Amino acid sequence: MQSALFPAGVQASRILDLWHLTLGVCCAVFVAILLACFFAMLRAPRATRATPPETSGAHASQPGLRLSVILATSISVILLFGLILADVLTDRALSRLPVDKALHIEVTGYQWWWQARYLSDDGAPAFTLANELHVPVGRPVVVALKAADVIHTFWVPNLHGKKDMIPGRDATIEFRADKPGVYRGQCAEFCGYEHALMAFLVTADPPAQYEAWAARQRLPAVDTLDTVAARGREVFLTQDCARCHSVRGTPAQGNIGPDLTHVASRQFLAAGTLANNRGNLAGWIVDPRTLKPGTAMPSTRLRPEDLQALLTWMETLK
Ligand code: HEC
Ligand SMILES: [Cu+2]
Repeated sequence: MQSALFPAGVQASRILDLWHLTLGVCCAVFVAILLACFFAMLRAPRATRATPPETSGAHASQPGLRLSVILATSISVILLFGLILADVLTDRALSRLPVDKALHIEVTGYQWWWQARYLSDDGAPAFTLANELHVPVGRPVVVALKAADVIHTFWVPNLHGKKDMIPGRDATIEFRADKPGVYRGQCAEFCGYEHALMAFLVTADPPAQYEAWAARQRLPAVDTLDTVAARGREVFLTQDCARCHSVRGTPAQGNIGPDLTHVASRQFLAAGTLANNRGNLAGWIVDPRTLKPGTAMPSTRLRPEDLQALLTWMETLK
C-alpha cells in the first residue's frame, strides 16, 4: 500500500491531521466565498431590454462595506495564522519522536535503486541489502539518508513525509511503524530516466518476526550446494557479476550494484520493477537495459545451461 491517507505510524498520522485541518479550512473558505458571490448576484439590480442597468449607485458609498471588508480580511488573516501555527506545532511534534532505543539503518540512493545497511545496536554494520527494508512494529527507526550520484528523495507516505537525499550532505528521517503491513516507498525527486522505477518496500513486522528476519539476513549465502547450483555459483563468479555485486560467503565483493546475498527473499527485482521469479530474473540478467533503460547493469550473454545453473543458484540465495 502506498497512501498518505492511511497512516501506519505516529509521524504519518500527525501529517494527516494537519492535512485534514488544511483541507477543512480551505473548503470552508471556498464555500463561504461562493455563497458571498451568490448573494451578491441575487441582490444586484436587474436590467432588461426596456430598463437599462441602474448604475447611479455604483459610486455611492455602501453602508457596511467598510465593516465587511475589515471583517473578511481579519478572518482570512486569523485563519492563515491558525494554519501556520498548526504547521509549526506539527513540525515540532514530528521532531519529538523519542529515538533512544531506535533501530539504525543507512539508506543510500543510487540511480535507480536503494542500498540499505543495517547497523547493530552497538553501531557496527550488521548486514546490507537492497530495496526491501523490514522494521519492527512499535520501535522507532532512524534512517540516515545518503545519495551516491544525484538527488533522490526517500518517501514512504504511510510512515512519514518526504526527505531529500543530497550527495555530500547527511540527513536523517525518523519514523515508527505502529501497524504491521507492507508499505511502498517511491523516490520523490526526479533523478533521471528510470526515476519512476525506483520504488522500495518497507515491511513492518511484529518484533519477534523482525528479529527472525534480521537473523536470516545476517547469515552468509548457503554453502552446501547440489552440482547444478555449484555450477551456477561458478558462472556468477567467473562472469562479470562479482565485479558489481556482493554475495556474502563467496568471493563476490562488488559494491556497484545491490548486495545479492539474500536476493531470493525479495518480492521484487530492480527496485520494484519486476516480480521476483525465475523468468523475470532470467530476463533481467540477459537484458536489463530493455527492462530498465539506462541502468548501470550491462546485459550478459550466457549459454542456456549456464544461465539455468546461474538461476538455480540464485534461487538458493534466500
Ligand atoms: C557494471 C555493474 C554490474 C554488473 C557487471 C552486473 N550487475 Fe547486476 N546490477 C547492477 C546494478 C547497478 C543493479 C541495480 C539496477 C536497478 O535496480 O536499477 C543490478 C541489479 C541486479 C539484480 C537485481 C537485484 C535486486 O535486488 O533487485 C540482480 C538479480 C542482478 N543485478 C544480477 C546480476 C548478475 C547475475 C550479473 C552477472 C551475470 C550482474 N548482475 C552483473 C550492476 C551490475
Ligand atoms: Cu531517485
